[in-house]
Amino acid sequence: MVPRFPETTIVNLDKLTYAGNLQSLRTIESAPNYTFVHGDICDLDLIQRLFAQYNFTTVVHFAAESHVDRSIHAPIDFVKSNVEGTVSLLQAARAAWSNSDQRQCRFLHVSTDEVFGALGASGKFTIDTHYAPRSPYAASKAAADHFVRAYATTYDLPVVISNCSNNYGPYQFPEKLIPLAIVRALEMAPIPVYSRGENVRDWLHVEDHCEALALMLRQGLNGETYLVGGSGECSNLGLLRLLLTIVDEELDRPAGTSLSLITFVKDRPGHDFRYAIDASKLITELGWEPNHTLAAGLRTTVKWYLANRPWLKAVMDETYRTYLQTQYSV
Ligand code: TDX
Repeated sequence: MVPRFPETTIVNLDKLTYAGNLQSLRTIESAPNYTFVHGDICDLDLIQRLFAQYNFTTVVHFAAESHVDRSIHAPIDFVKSNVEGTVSLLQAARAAWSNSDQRQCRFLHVSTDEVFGALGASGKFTIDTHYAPRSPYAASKAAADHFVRAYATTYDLPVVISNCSNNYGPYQFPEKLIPLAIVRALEMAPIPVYSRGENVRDWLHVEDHCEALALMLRQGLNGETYLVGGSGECSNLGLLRLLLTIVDEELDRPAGTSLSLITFVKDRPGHDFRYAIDASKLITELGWEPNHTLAAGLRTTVKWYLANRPWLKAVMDETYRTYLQTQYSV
């Protein structure tokens, strides 16, 4: 694969917890400007050694525990990774960049729309919306965002914050709604839908999110926050109707086969009703526009999962963990 930023050295630091999967990195692992480091963002010594070794000028902070349901069962894991891990990265960046021209550096913090809480039937989150997180996951991301802004204010750390809506696309771990539904449809197993499936999410293809982040890296203004969303608002039931119709078409199944698997289950505690993003600042100031409509993005996503059954099988039977264990003793 041709590296996207050939002039840049990219170091990918990942702890390889349950959702980490080196098989997802196959297409870039032999790129000459790419290095993988197995490690924990909470390990400040390690981060400082990496800063000393590579002289990083940019940090793109994607690392997070990100699944709301898991945060309900294990909130402390989320405080550890999302809050302590963020502060550890901030601290290392601050120390490394304090004697350099900080204007050449950038700490891009990748956050979520969930920090704003839940919307009713109308309205959108804007950059002026107050923080009102409602799940342990959202609270941990909100705390991380506050730390990033505190480092910008107190230490002049050059930061940009991105708050994005629900992502979907290839390689997504099948705990999130879209890959979970595809896997269950393939297995002809029940597809759990919380409550009546009326909750609304604003779906964005992961490549459109990455294009937005690349723009923020190159052109985003220091200290600014940009909201990213695809105007892909859909109720969960509406989304699944669209998705499962595509699954049936791609598998040459009779229409409605996969839809019949939908099973309404008990609601998620504190389930946010609706998210919607006003991305106008990103569009007008940085010229971003999403390239995937929801219908087209869902079709390419279904095709990807169908074409990558070995990847999916390794995730489902957990053999990808065995591979990690031989490589990294995780
Ligand atoms: O089995 C399910 N049944 C169901 O009805 C699952 C897993 C989800 N849902 C519902 C809950 C949500 O309303 O589908 C919707 C989407 O759920 P998730 O895929 O778990 O995403 P969500 O809770 O909306 O959070 C996501 O968007 C913001 C990501 O997980 C976060 O990491 C991101 O920050």
